[in-house]
Amino acid sequence: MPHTPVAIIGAGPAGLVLSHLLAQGGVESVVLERHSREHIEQRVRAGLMEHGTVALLREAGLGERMMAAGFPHRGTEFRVFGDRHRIPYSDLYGGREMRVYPQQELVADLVRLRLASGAPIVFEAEDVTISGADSDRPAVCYTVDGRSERLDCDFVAGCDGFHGVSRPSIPEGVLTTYDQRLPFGWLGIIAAVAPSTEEIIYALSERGFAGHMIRTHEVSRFYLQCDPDGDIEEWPDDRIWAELRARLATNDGWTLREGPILEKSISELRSFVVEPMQWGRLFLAGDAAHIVPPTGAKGMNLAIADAKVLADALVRWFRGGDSSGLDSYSASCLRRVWRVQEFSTWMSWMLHRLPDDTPNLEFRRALQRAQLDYVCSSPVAAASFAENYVGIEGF
Ligand code: FAS
Repeated sequence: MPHTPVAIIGAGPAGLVLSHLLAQGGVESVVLERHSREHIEQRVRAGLMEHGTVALLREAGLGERMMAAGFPHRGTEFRVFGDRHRIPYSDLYGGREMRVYPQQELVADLVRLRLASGAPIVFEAEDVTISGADSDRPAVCYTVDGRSERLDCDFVAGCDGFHGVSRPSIPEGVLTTYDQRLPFGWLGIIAAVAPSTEEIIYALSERGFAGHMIRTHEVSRFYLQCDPDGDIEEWPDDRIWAELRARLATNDGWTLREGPILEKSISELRSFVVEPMQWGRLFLAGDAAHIVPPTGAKGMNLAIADAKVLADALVRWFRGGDSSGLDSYSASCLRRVWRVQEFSTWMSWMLHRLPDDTPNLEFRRALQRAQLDYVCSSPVAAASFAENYVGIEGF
């Protein structure tokens, strides 16, 4: 039976960064991915990297294309019922920049580098199952090209996202689950049009939230607050542009560029965490263990941060049997996860139109306006926003 020190399930940011960092520490791994290489390299998701993520990837030798093709991001704009407020978060947090670089480009970089190093990535691996995670000889079984395979290993890393098999393979009663669905969803839009802004815009209007994100100089990503259970058929392109124009409108005549819509989908805004993030020799990283509302642009950054903690802990174990990093893995990650949950949830409630059935609606709306007024007018409040948005060091 083939054996590998670490079997990694999932070739997203968590799994691929983990595989790369383990290799740098002299630990081999095998990555099992259920989709094709082409599929995962075209899957549009996140696009904003925290300062710490950029530094981590550059230190790991993964930054060449990111630094060449991505671009720095130093501030964000809050549009509050048409009034514009720029939060210069880099100036407010020691000059730390963020970087705009599409997640799928990072995944493509990682796949190319892993394969070039000879690392095995098994694409289109199906029917993945985990056995013996509570023993010191776990194994992962899967089928590929119609063949059944078994991979014996020392550890399993569940990097297979929210809908993967790793978390459900942990027996009932082991995990504590925290799950909060916000009462609004996002209509995510990808349009083939140059951004109408240099920096991300978060807008709250009487009609609801709108976000103008940036992916490349040619492609824009937008979000519109919508019914989380809504039907995408209710959102023809002309309605989308009309809503974006209305919700992003300013009192100084700013205009929105429009273009062909390439993709549109509705997703819910959800906070989800499991504790602990491990069971026996199975360790969960990234979306397999937690989901954050995308408002704060944190999901991918959290996944990469988990991968770094897990890689350091595993390398330490393989080098000298020191299990301290593995024993404290969950606690190390969860402190950061909950900090990000709190920030992303706070941002989401502050920037979305509260549903009409919200208890004490007018009072809650007045609180919301007071929060926005404070962040937009107090340097101290803006600095707190800045360190959370850029990524607090030491968490
Ligand atoms: P991923 O989900 O990226 O990767 C998991 C991998 O495991 C996938 O390739 C999957 O195919 C594979 N897999 C699943 N089940 C498997 C199985 N049984 N066997 C083998 N492989 C399996 N975050 C932000 O920060 N900003 C954003 O703007 C943003 N936008 C998003 C938009 C959408 C539509 C979605 C869904 C997410 C968005 N996110 C955003 C969050 C997202 O980027 C995640 O946080 C990030 O992909 C997490 O990385 P991973 O944990 O590696 O999980």
